[in-house]
Amino acid sequence: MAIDEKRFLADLHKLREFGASGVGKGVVRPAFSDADTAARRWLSSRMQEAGLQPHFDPVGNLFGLAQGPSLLMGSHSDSQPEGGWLDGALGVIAALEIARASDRPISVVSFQDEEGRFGVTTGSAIWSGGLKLSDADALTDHAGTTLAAARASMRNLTQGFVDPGQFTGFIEMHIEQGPSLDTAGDLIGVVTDIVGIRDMVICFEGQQNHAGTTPMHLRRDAFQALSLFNSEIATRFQNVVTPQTVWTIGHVDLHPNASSIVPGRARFSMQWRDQDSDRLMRMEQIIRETAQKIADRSGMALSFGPLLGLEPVAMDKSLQKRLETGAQRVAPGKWRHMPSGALHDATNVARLMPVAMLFVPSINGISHDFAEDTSEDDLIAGLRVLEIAAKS
Ligand code: HGY
Ligand code: MN
Ligand code: MN
Ligand code: MN
Repeated sequence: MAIDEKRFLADLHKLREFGASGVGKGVVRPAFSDADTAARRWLSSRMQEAGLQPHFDPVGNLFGLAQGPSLLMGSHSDSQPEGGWLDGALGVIAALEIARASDRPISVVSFQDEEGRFGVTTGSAIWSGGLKLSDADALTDHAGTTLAAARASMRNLTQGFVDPGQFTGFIEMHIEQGPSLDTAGDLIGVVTDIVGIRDMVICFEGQQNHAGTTPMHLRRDAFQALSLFNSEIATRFQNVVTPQTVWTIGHVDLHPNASSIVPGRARFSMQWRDQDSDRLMRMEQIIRETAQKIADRSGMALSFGPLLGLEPVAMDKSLQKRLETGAQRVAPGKWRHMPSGALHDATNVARLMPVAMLFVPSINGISHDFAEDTSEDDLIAGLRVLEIAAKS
């Protein structure tokens, strides 16, 4: 049976309606939100209609299981707090379309909490044995909700963990989420490897006080400690990092976050990524030393949350070959090998089986933003490559 491009695009747009942000094609569909659970219920019915056996595991990972040994395809359907309509969703819907059209058994998966509301690619990390469920249950989101509490909201849907032994490998189709393909006018990226990541929460505790009566030299201002930390690590990283290394302070909670109060507490996320594990380690050392030095110098308390992370991983060469065959046929001269600066569930699944990934372009390289988009022609080209890879 041939793939049905119209049905593929219709399903993509249908999935976008769950948690539609009302701004562009953006979505707000965080893991375990009502919109996320409604989307998973809909996906489960689409899997059933495609002749697959829907199965929710204890973390809310949703599998559509084919009979017997099968190639697994998919991605995630949860989104960032301000997410794009294709991040993750594309891989799940493309997998569903291939499963319908393929004459070979293809299973489909939508992993839970890839976007890390509770950690780093939580759902696939737990399924693949990278994170113990009992440890993960204690992880909290920025509002202090635990994974255990969030999981309880899906209890009536979930069953046991799926045995990975039934899968012969995993292929994930994803948007690039960066500018390389779009700028070069290429249509397909065959991923060679995925960067490693470290992520932790750091907290400076100084002295909350009146913003008018507290002289500058007597302040223990937690925001000043954070801003000093940010500039000092940038300087100290210079002899460690490469142009591909990235680091981000993306979430900051100042307490009590009021214009006339010297902030007593600055609690913030510190995330860094690189293709080299040693470099990630060296950066961690710099981060811990610099924070400690600033805390000591300004008489502040300092605390570190749990360090979460994943090592860099290389894609499987033979699965990659199948994607290359497809790319060569669908986009001759307009495809490339490339690393992934974004993290993906494939990193965790690589613990269990051979994995490979393919990218389609992101317009202007935008992602993790409501404006994220890819042209329909490019989406279809990616689907065609996936179809050839599934058959070869
Ligand atoms: O952050 C990432 O790389 C992924 O999109 N969660
Ligand atoms: Mn993603
Ligand atoms: Mn993402
Ligand atoms: Mn916050």
